[in-house]
Amino acid sequence: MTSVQSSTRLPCGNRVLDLAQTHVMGILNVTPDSFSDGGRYSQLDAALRHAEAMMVAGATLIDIGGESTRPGARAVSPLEELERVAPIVECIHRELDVIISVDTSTPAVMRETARLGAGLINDVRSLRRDGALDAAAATGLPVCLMHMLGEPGDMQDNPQYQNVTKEVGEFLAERMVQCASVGIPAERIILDPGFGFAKTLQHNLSLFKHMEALHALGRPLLVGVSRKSMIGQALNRPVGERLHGGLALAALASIKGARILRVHDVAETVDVVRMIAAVESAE
Ligand code: 8Y4
Repeated sequence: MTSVQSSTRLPCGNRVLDLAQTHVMGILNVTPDSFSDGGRYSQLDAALRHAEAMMVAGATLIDIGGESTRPGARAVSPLEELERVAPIVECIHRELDVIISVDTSTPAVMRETARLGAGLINDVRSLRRDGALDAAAATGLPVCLMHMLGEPGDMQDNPQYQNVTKEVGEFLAERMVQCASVGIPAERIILDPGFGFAKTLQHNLSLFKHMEALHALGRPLLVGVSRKSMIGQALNRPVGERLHGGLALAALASIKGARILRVHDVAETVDVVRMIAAVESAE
């Protein structure tokens, strides 16, 4: 049995992620305006304190992004994105024992943050930007490939699928082939269904229900549903009242075999994951 199982140890830069367990990835707030209130130092300090609190609460990964994926968000130049993200990556790498995930689609940001200590590339565009496949390959880091159709700005205009889970699986399989073509082996890939990206509520619910089908691709799954509108729509809750719905989805995702949960509410989600592990490890 163990002879046919792929390795559960995923090297992430100078750290290793043990994929036999479910991990919690904390989402770091990155304030967009460098000159708001206290200036650069206080922003860096706030980011470090937030990352540290999430690590103490049990996050093994911290996801750092400098470009908003919200529809209508202003485009950010590669230099601007790098100036937001690089100091935070450098500071967290120096100060904390945690794996840094960089939420980016930008080749230069992949290359530079890998040099500064990032351990994982989290690209919602699945390395489809010009130069992204080569940049990610050059870093040697693992990559999270996420399903999305179109761009964040237009992805919610009338998304259509015959069979959403099947089409998400086909998309991810195709991106794995593209990765292989530049020398990123399957062993370095994490897959993500992309909840909330180019999907209606019914698409999101069906994809969640049938998520296990994606295990056929042979790679660990990352799930990001924290505070998303699929919870808001299913429960009729504003963004500040989506914690309990999110924890229900975290528990379900963990039971369905997801290995990384990307969340805002780390302490609460870690309790969910630990409680499930306690039951599953009983006689
Ligand atoms: C409140 C706050 C409600 C933020 C929704 C949101 C994913 C991701 C995002 C995901 C991976 C988000 C960067 C959207 N979602 N990366 N990134 N998977 N791998 N919206 O699902 O959190 S941003």
